[in-house]
Amino acid sequence: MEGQKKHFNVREIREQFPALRRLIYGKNLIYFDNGATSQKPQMVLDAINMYYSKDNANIHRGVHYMSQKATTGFEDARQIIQKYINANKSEEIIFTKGTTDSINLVAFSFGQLLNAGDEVIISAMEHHSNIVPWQMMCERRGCILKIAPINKKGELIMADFEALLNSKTKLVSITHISNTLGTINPIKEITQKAHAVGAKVLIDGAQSIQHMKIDVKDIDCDFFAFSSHKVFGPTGVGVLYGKEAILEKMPPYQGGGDMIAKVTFEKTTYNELPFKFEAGTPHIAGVICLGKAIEFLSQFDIEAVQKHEHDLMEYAQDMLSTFEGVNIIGEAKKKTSVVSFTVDGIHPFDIGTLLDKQGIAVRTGHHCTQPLMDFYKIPGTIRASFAFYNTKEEIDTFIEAVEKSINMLK
Ligand code: C6P
Repeated sequence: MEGQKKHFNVREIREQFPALRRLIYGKNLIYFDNGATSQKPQMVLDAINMYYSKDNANIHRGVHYMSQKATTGFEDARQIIQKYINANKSEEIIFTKGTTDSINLVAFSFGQLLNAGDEVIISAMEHHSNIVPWQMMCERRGCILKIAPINKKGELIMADFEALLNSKTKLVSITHISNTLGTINPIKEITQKAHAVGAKVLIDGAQSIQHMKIDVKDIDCDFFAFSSHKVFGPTGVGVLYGKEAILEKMPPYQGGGDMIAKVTFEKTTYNELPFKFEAGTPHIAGVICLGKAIEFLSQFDIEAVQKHEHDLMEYAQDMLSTFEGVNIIGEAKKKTSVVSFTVDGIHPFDIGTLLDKQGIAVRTGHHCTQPLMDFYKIPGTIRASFAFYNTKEEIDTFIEAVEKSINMLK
């Protein structure tokens, strides 16, 4: 993975994604719904096919050849991810169903260590996956959920966040990049401030893992959650990184096979990390292919990827801003990859439907951030979210299509 990186060439990258070659209603697909899920490169598709056609077996259980091979592939993927995010040990990488599952794991398990009156802080720009598990946990444990406010540009108000911190704060759970606004939060600074009052920090990395270098040691966060499907891997699998010392203290999330050391009817003892948190047969193919997806992404200089995506975002935003009645939602100084907008007098769904008919996939609606929609007093937005395989030419076509749609709906 280390060493010479491939020169960033968007044409060559696109060739590796078969889905990008398909036609929608006879038009070339323009896929701008990468915030929802990314397309998959041939290398990942081949690995899925290879696993199920040749290597399919359960892991950690069999002495036979195929089980050993599947186990090796699965554990190799853990190491690939450990290295990619610069975790100390592979034991700190727990495979889950995705970001949502990773956050629920922490909310349930870390939540067991909290007491009535303890406080958890999230922000006003969180995805429902980083709101509801904490509401449920607070209800169970008698804890208090506090919301760090944002300004109209969609930036966290750091002074207000700091004012919420106190000795009762036990956890701060915050998104790295907002899926709706594209805001990049200052997670290193947030982590430092939270640690200063003794709180732990969870970073929701669902929208950052595919766009920027993640170094959990440098961030110094206690937990980092992400989904495979947003980083060019399969759906149904994800990662929770946790610092070993904290994971050791946390009770298991679910009971079942693989997470035990010894079971008797009187008492069960639990397996060591990371298996303590991986009950039951996992998504073996998913994990192996997530490893492949990370290997695929690792071929490229992530800073070149980030720059390309940032340029696309700025280009689209600048063009959209020139249209009368178009409002950009989310104008943080530090943002990336996402342009959300509304159009006066037109429902986002109507624009989304007309764009679809022109072969352009965007997401419309509340993007699982209803409190954020309430904050802006809007029903939803039209969201174009970019990946490194998107191009300026696609944005030109998109802009023309938006203009045409607005004219038709006016
Ligand atoms: N956001 C979007 O279109 P899952 O569903 O578990 O893979 O990821 C949940 C999640 C958590 N946090 C953030 C910041 C997210 O963006 C998402 C998923 C998708 O914006 C689907 S709602």
